[in-house]
This record gives sequence, C-alpha cells and structure tokens, in this order.
Amino acid sequence: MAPVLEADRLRALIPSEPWNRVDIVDEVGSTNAVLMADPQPWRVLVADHQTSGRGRLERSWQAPAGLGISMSVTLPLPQEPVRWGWVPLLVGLATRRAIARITGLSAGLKWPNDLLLTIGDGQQRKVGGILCEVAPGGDPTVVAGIGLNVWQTNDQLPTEAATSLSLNGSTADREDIVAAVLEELVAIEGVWGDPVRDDDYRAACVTLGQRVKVQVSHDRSSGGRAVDIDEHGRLVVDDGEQRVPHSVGDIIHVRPDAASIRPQDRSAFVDRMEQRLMGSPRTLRRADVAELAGSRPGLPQELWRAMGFANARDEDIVFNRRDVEAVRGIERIIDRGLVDAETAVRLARAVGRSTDRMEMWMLQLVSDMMTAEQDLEVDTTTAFDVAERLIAIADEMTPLIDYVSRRNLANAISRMVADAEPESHVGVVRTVGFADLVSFTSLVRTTSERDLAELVTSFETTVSDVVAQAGGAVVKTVGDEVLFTHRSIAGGIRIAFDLLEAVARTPKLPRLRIGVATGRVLARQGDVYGHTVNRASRLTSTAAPGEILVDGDVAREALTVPDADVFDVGLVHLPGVGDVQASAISRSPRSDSQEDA
Ligand code: BT5
Repeated sequence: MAPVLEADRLRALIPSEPWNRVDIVDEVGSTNAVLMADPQPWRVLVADHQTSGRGRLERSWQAPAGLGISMSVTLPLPQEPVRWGWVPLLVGLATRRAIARITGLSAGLKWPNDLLLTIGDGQQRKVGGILCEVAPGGDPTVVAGIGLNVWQTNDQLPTEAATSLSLNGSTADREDIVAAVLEELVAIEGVWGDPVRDDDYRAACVTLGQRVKVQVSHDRSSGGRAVDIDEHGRLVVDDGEQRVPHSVGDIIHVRPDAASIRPQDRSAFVDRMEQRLMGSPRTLRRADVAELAGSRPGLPQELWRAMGFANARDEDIVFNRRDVEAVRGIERIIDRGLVDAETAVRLARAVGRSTDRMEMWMLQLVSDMMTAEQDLEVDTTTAFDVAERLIAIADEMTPLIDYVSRRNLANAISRMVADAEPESHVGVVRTVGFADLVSFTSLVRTTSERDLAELVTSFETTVSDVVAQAGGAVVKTVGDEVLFTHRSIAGGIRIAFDLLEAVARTPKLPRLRIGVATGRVLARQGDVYGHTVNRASRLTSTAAPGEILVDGDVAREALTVPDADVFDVGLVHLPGVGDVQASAISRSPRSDSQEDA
C-alpha cells in the first residue's frame, strides 16, 4: 500500500523563501492549467490526483490517485531569451538530481526532458515527464509541471513503456521527493541564465550518441545521429550530410545499424561515454590538476602512471574535477602522515591493477549476456549497446564495490591478526583443506558465461555433497576453490580422496588439486584463519593437477588409514609459510575396486 500524501508534513518541508505560496490539494484537473491561469512566481501546487493531466503536444499524463507526484511551479525565466530553450532541460536535470539524492536511482534524460530508468532487462522506461509552458503576460515566467510515477505497480501504469520509482527499488516517500525537487529547482534557477549546468545535462542525456528518428510533424520524420545540444537547447542531429538542430519533435531512439557508423561517430561516442562516467568533460591539464588539488607538482603524473593509464603530455587536456578529487584524497593521506609518498603511489598501483581486472571481467559478463554468447567479437552496434548498459549499471555498482572492498579489508585484518598470534594460542584444532580447480582462469577466458556458471554450480553441489557425507564443513567456495574443515584428520583425508574422485567423474570439470593441513585455527564469523589455513592454501598451490599434498601431521595419520598411500615429497618451501615437510597422498587403487565390488 502506498502511503497517503501528508500535506502537513510536506508543507513543513517546503521553505517559505522563495516558495511564497504552497497549495497541496487532493484533486485538480491539471496543476499546470491552474498555475497558467494565475502565474505568480514561486508558487507551488501539488495534487494527489489529476483528472486531466497534460503531456506535451496535446497528449495526456495519467496517474491513479495517491500513487504518483503531480506538481507544478512558477519560476522566473532567464533574462536572455536565448536561454529559454534550456529551461525545460534544466528542470529535467534538477528532477534527476532530486531523484538520485532521495532514492539513489540514476534516471537518464531523454531529450528534451523525459526521465527514464533502466530496468532489469536493460530496457529504458519512462518514470517521469515534464511539461514547461511560458505563462502569458507580465514578467517572463514559466510554469514547470513535473509528473513522477512513485508507487505504481505495473498494472497501474498507463503503458508498457512506463515504470515507477518503487518498481525500481525505491521506498522513498512522495513528500521527501517533492521537497528535494523544489530544492534542486531553486538551485538550478539560480544559474540557468548561464550555461554552467549545460554539460551536466549533456552528460545525463541518453539521447546523445544514439541514432534517432525525429518526428517533425505527423507525416514527416527525419533521422540521424544525435550529436549535441546547441546553445538554444536544441537537439542537433547529424543526418550524414549536415547537422540539423531540432527544437520540437518527438525523438524515437532507434538501434543503430553497425555499417552506418562512421569512425568519427565512434570516437564521439567514446568521448560521450567517458563524459557520462566521469561526470563532466575534460577541461584540465596535468598542471591544473596539481594546482587545484594543492598537491606537489609531480604527484598527479606519478599516480596516473601507477594506476596504469597511458601517459598524458603536459599540454593535453584530459582531466576534470574527478581527477582533482582523487589526487586531493591521496595528497591528504600523505599530508596527515598516514602513509609516505612512495607507499601512496604503490597503493594507487594496487587499486589500478585490481580494478582494471574487475572492470574487464564485468564488461565481459555483460557483453556475454547481451550477445547471448554467440559472438566472440562484437560489432560496433553491440559494443555501443554494451557500453550503454555498463554505464546504466555503473552508479549502482559503485556502492557495491565500496562495500565489497570494505568487507574484504575486514577479512584481511582478521587474517592478519590471527596470523600474528603464536599458533599454540589460537582457537581450536581442525584439519583444513583447500581444493582448487586447475586452470580455472584459462577456462574463464575460453568458456561462455553460461557454461561457466553451470560448471561452478556443479562443482559447488559436488563439493557440498561430499563434504557433508564425510561429516565435514564447507567454509566457503569462491568460484574455483573450496575451503573445508573436519574435526578429525582421517575425516579431512577422506574428503580429499572423495572430492578428487567425484570431480574426476563429473563431466566437463577440470581436475582438482588439494592441500590439507592440520593444527589450530581461529574461527570467526563462519571463516577460519591462521597458520594452518595458510599452510593448506600454499600446499594447494604447490600441488600438481590431480595431486593431494599434506603437511607432516596429516601424513603421519594417513599412514594409519587403510586405503591411503603416502609418498614423502621432502622439504617444500611454501612462500609466506616457510619450509614444510610435505607428502603426497592418494587412495590406493586396490581399495577402490574393493569398494566397487
Ligand atoms: C510528458 O509529456 O511526459 C509531460 C508530463 C507532465 C505531467 C505533469 S504532472 C503535473 C503537471 N500538470 C500537468 O497537467 N502536467 C504536468 P509527453 O512527453 O508528451 O508524454 C506523454 C506520453 O507519456 C503519453 O502520451 C503517454 O504515452 C505517456 N504517459 C502518460 N502517462 C504516463 C505515466 N504516468 N508514466 C509514463 N508515461 C506516461
């Protein structure tokens, strides 16, 4: 059930300066129509329901009572009429910012000012619309009407092409959203006479870079690639021969045809994507970044190189305020004496390397999904689609990446603290084993994502069956690797034997290698830490495909297990652990046939 619109709460959220008249009503024909009839500046009208909501070009806006936001405001127009065309676009930008702030959702702007959300399957659906009308008479005033779908379910939306905030995971109240929209409108109105926010609009505009069909009138349309928004707020469409600005007309995004995309379109596309990801165009040179960040002169370049980016020349304008923020962050931790400059650069290198790998991986996953794994090589059209999709999910992935990296840090700290304790003081005695699918990384490169998912699932099922049957516990499976424990050494050995055989029997799974060690472990929050765990892990990475390597104590116990063969491998040097007396163990073939019999 959608919460009712609480007029008192909403009123309390709206400051009387500048909003000098605020009306909140249950029902009205059209909020825009009411304000057009009496356009005093800085008026707000919010309706719980409109009986004849208006769209652009004589179309309608439909929303059931109690579920959406229907609001109109009157605002003074910019002094220079040349800026008037930008007003509806900037109202869209302000609304987008309010939505992002309150719900965390990132709405794309379809020129001129539809608000679109990318839903699960990657399609873009309309969550809001804006109708700006210039009021007659008096000082130049605009009535800006904003309609947003908030609580609608699919059944309550007028078309398939529509969506609502709550369908996209928002639980935000209408009062908070309205208040935020008003705040953002005040902010944007303060600067809308100048082009300072135009690039923000361009960056959020999903129409740019796309092939579009412009419905100029009901019987005439023209097509081309949307390449820019000009100083009048018009959409500039390049039809292959010339660039034509459009101020009215309906834009239909069409899927581009690969062969028709020219190299210059491609580079414009890439620039546009970069702009959307980085939040603004490139405006700064290296020296500007150092100056704005207040950093030592060489630092930006050193960081840039450490993070693995191609060298920029002194005169290249390739940076923007994001780069400044990044350098400033690093500069601060050096200034505060938290790390020295050399370590700071190394930290940047660590981040650069691992995120590069992560982004390539994510790109591959999305590309596989979108091409249904048919094409190993994607054409330009598909590449554009994949890029759009990646950018659509980027804002949602950023908090996840931050979250995972903090969790990983917490785990790494737990491990470090456990490792720092003398082994004899730590937790409980367990036998710990790692089993690792050999050459999984190359498998990732050569196997389609679907087959890979199947492999991983079948591996996980096999492992949990085998470990449970032997009375052990699966601590975790991370894709190609499983960590298990058992209270007894014999139990750990049995798991190792059974796993090796079960995986060998499972079609398509590569072979396993296993390391088993026994000793004290620290168990925390479902995970285990300590020297014993490290020893097992290192033994695993030393083992050959199909081999089980164990430490001295496990080998001694294996000698008493009837169906185990033990081969002394001698002293093995394990990086980070030291020299360990290792043995390879295997199930004697004879006992296999006995079991079968
Ligand atoms: C708009 O027009 O999207 C501008 C809508 C402005 C509505 C606000 S509500 C407060 C204020 N008072 C008013 O009377 N109006 C404003 P346009 O781009 O022409 O899109 C209209 C088209 O969007 C319709 O023809 C439908 O196809 C579709 N549509 C109608 N209702 C919708 C909804 N709730 N969600 C998504 N799409 C809708």
